[in-house]
Amino acid sequence: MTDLFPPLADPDRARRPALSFGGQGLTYGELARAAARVGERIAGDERIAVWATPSLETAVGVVGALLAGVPVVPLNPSSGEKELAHVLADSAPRRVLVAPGVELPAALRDVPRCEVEVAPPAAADATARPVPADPEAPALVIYTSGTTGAPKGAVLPRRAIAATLDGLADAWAWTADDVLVHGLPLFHVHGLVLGVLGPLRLGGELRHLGRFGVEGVARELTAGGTVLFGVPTMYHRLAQALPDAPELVRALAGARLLVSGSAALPLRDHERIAAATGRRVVERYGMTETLITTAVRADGEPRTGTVGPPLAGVGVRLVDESGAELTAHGPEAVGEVQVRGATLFSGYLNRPDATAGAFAEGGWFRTGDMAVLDGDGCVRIVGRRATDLIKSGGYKIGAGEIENALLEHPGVREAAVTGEPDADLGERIVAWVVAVDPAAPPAERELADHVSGWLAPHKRPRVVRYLPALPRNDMGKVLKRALPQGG
Ligand code: MCA
Ligand code: AMP
Repeated sequence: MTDLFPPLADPDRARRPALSFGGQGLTYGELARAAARVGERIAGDERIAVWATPSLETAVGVVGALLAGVPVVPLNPSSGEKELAHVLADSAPRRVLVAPGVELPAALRDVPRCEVEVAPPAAADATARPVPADPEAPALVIYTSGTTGAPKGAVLPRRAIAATLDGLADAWAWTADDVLVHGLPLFHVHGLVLGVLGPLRLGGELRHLGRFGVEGVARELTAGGTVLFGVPTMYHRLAQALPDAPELVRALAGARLLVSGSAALPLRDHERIAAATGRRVVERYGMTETLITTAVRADGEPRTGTVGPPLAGVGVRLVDESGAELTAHGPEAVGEVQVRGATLFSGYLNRPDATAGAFAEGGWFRTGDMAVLDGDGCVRIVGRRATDLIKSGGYKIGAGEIENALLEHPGVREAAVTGEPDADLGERIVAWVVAVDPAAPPAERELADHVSGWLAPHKRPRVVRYLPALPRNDMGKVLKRALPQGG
């Protein structure tokens, strides 16, 4: 049995703060009671969805379901129609957990709604006693984009969550004394698994900003926060603000640990933060399917430019084009990262074909990330195998799903999507469009709104470039590398 949150049953911790969102908080005792109440109401469900707004209700709903052994599908509350319909059809949740009074879109009309009470009535004096659950039992189903087709649901078993969080606790000396600060969304691994379940497994505290902002980070780190999590776009915005914000400089300088992940943090932002605050941001590397694979250790030398060594018990190897493991390492020996161990997912929901294709012989998961290994075993990510995967703001977005959405617009005849370097987002989504009527093409804003409404706002093109035709090879395949650079 995997007990994911031992501190919830610890009477000595009951009065200590567990979570807060934008100032509204719960102690461990209050969280245990509210989560137990959720568990009582959904016990026996095969799977439930959570309308994952950045709120106490989301955290209570997820913890309640995990204590009751019910797998959770977090839904992005900004999901567009098409994406939401796909996730619901694929995951078939028994009901949806939601904050009281929140209006849900039409796609959820037929899914019974269960409102999460963060302060249930006194009569409901249940205590958080977890239902015994097999370590291999699914805990979360998190939807993640591939190069083509609709997102796939990665099934994360309880043991993968426990192994990742215990590995990170070791790497970062992360304990019950830490107060974590972040403003990450709660429908991905970074914000939910690391950012909410992490502190709760350790007995520490989370102060979620509700929404990421420079002022919120400065305020919470000054008021006792010890660890900050963020994607590179957030650290870029902090780096930009530092010259004019002495309180932010003091806040970052006083933190125990600043952690960046989900995409590469550019050296320039590393250096600007280090120069202004004297603190080095540490990076960790992972993926929805593998959870966290490597992390720069808190007790080691600063390792700027690397994502650190593998977590305890996680196997990492680099392989060449033929799938053979690289034996010599060094700056020239670039190979694909493959991962093995207890942190891995158990497969894609309803997609045995995709699951089989994701693994090499011997149970090694193919990440598609290209890396080199430093002499001391630290991994340095140098690129990605698929050009059709875009990382924007730390979100992974498949070019294919945006192309399909654009083609649904009546004014679009052909579409190709690429990623272009962007100082703030890492990469920005560029749509190359051949209009049905080249004399009156759909406006950039209209196409952005169309993709936002269909998929999700973070998947919208930031730039649209119009062409008379897309460059294609003899087979008719679009030659993305032949698209004119910079418009
Ligand atoms: C703008 N908006 C629109 C439109 N234009 N809405 C609809 N239609 C439009 N045409 C709205 C957006 O919805 C949003 O509203 C607001 O305008 C601003 O959006 P945007 O410019 O897109 O982004 P931002 O607010 O500047 O966000 C930057 C961000 C965000 C905060 C860095 O990208 C972010 O939270 N990234 C985190 C990604 C992440 O957690 N990835 C983890 C996955 P509103 O504010 O109301 O929404 S990777 C992972 O899990 C692995 C394991 C790992 O390694 O971590
Ligand atoms: P996702 O599939 O959304 O979980 O995103 C996982 C991908 O994010 C990985 O395959 C990497 O390409 C990228 N990633 C995560 N952390 C880092 C990091 N610290 N440096 C570079 N890339 C990263």
